[in-house]
Amino acid sequence: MTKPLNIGVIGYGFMGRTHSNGYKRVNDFFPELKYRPVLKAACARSKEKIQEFADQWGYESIETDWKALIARPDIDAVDICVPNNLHKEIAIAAAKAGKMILCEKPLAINVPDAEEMTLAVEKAGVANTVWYNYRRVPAVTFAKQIIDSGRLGRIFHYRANFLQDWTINADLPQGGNALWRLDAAAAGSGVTGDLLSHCIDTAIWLNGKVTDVSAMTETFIKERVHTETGARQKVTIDDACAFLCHFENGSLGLFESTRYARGHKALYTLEINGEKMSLRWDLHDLHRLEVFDYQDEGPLRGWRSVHVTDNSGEHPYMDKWWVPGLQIGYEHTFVHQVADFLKSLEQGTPCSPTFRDALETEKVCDAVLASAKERCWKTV
Ligand code: SOE
Repeated sequence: MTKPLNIGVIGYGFMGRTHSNGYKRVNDFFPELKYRPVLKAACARSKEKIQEFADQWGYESIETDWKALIARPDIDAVDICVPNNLHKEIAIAAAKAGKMILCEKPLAINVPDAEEMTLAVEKAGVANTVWYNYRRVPAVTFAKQIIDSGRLGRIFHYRANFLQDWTINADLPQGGNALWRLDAAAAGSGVTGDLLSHCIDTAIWLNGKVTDVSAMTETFIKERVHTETGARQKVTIDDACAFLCHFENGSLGLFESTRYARGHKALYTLEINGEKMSLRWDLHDLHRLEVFDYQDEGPLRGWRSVHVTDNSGEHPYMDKWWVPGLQIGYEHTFVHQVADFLKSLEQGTPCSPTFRDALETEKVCDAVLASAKERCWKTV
């Protein structure tokens, strides 16, 4: 017996599209799932734009006020795809209305807001998840399985980068629809909340809690024209951020993110070094997990490049797609997250990362920003 799950999405940007694609594709590739997402309503302030989005993706109706969307009895789950500063009010109202919530990352613009949101969903007892999608790249999920099996032995190091170059142009304005990520009022922070939050989420998932951090940030372009006011305004986001940290398991962490690494568009890389084994992953070659196993026979020891496309059930998610050797991509991580969310509803279990998991990432982000500001180590 199947059950419809009526989705109301708020926002129609890049993330509105990735999530909508996830809802549309999931039951084709995960036919065993009981829940069937229905694209019930799409919501944004501009009637024209949201109607265009709804027509393109097949949403049944539109709303121009998120409060009206949340009040609708025919909406089961609210998907929040709006700028970060708007997450809190919508999430708390949706939780009070008893709606399930799927919230875009980062959960909030700071820890107090993230805490309030977490308490709200927990008090309401509604299903919740945050779209840290890179956990669901099959090679990254596979890394998690290897690490959890204990094969790496004691962990010494964890390092991650997320490098981009799209804000180098000093004439780029800040604020408005496409460029709210450059406006601290809307985004909360720059690369720390937008990019490092991904690295931190994956790191906590793979390697456990971060205990303390020492960070530096830089804002290379000090002033930009604001799209909405037309005035030249101070830029208060971090354009680049690097930090050192300790993990609870005793290992050391090293993280770097920037939007000023000319030539890099979305280079998310991670590496973990254990006593017996190291693993390395790179978003630009997302199907490969590089593995060095010290237990290999001496003369043959070396880095292996495992193409994570086996469909016998040994490589996560890949039995759902094509035949071994054939790849999937970025958009599939969102399909996987929807599938896991629906499975968790069926089983009555949480779907990680939950708001509480994402709150942990928020705590690291806030400690990183405070450390950079005060030029000292900060406890998370
Ligand atoms: C920023 O350019 C961005 O789109 C992030 O907001 C996403 O979370 C990241 O996955 C790709 O880069």
